[in-house]
Amino acid sequence: MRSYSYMHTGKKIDRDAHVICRYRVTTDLPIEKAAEALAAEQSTGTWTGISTLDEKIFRSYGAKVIDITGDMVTIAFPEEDFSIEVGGIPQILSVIAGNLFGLEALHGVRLEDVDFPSGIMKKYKGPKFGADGLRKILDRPEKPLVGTIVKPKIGLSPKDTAKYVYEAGSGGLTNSKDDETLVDQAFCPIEDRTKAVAESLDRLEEEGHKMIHAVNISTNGEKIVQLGEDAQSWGAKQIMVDVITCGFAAVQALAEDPSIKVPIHVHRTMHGAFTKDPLHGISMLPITKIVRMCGGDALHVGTLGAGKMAGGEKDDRSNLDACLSESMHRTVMPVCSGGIYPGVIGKMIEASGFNVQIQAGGGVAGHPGGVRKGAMGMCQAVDAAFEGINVVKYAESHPELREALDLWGLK
Ligand code: CAP
Ligand code: MG
Repeated sequence: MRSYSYMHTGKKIDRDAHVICRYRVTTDLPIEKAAEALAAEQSTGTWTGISTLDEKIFRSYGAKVIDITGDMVTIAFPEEDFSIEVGGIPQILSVIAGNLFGLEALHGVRLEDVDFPSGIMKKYKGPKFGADGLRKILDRPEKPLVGTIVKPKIGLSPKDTAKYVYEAGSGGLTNSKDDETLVDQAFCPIEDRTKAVAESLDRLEEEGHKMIHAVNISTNGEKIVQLGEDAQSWGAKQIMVDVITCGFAAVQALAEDPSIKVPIHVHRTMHGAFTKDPLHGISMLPITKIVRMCGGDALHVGTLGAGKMAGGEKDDRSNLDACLSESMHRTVMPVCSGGIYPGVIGKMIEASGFNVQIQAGGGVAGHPGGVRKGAMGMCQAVDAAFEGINVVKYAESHPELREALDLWGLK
């Protein structure tokens, strides 16, 4: 029976010929044993030595443990282990984020980060628009984009959705979007909604304001590209995909389809199931890197500790950096959303910088003066931060912001 050590033998690894993954491992085993088990399970080994494995196979395709620091294990997977043309992201994930999570011997494993070699990166086209493309469409070169999520999440008719969007745009917002649970329910059919919202956006443009709205086209794999094309033909200026529920392949199919000519907003609903536990699951960082490869133009990255969702400044900052870092692919617009309101914007921008899309649902629709004033309050808070003016001072001459601060306070 053959078994080989998955620990690195000391030979230098060519990092650009491997997919390099960092895992946080919690185990009662000696960490080296746990790391070996992980590398074996995900490449050429299994729980026992096997007669069919020889040294050549192991040397060519076996994953190697290249570093162990504390509970952090770094594993290098040879590029040849991946089947990019046919297997794509689903196959990559089966290798780097597959069976290992279920190994009984490990109490917890968390995929913290991944780096792909240029040979794999080149096979992906990345965003068609990205952060710069969105800014160009909106004619907004420097200031943060400011958006809303139409609230309530579900229940409004197409007409009321369009009215919400018009009011939000009149208040100065650059972006709006459907919520992740709305697609084509009977109370708000996607065709009627998209057409009605397009009319609002056209009206805003005639009045001199540019705004886009992301229509949620999340659906079954065999339908999604067609639905994207349909949404476009009904007047959608942006489409939205729930990437965890639809799959990365859905984003890639849309981004690479030549007939899809609008940017893709990527929502990450359900990510908390595997990102929230600090000792088990997958951190958002690999998700961000993969969405960028697949061609998402804007992606939720968290609120850097400012909002209602778990995440925190450090982790969200690395997601944001992964959207904007130097790469062979265009940058992705980082979307900061979830429990945002005017009083947190200054603090959030301090951590995020200006190259972000800030979004608020409750923080717009919950304003006592209604959606338009809610939008104004958000824009004023962003303007104050952008101009470096104290927000309380700014609110003295901006009553919509004043009202928002009075209601929700200042962080
Ligand atoms: C925000 C939101 C988003 C969250 C998701 C919501 O609304 O529309 O889905 O931002 O967060 O429904 O909660 P509010 P994340 O502004 O009303 O909170 O990207 O962190 O998963
Ligand atoms: Mg939502």
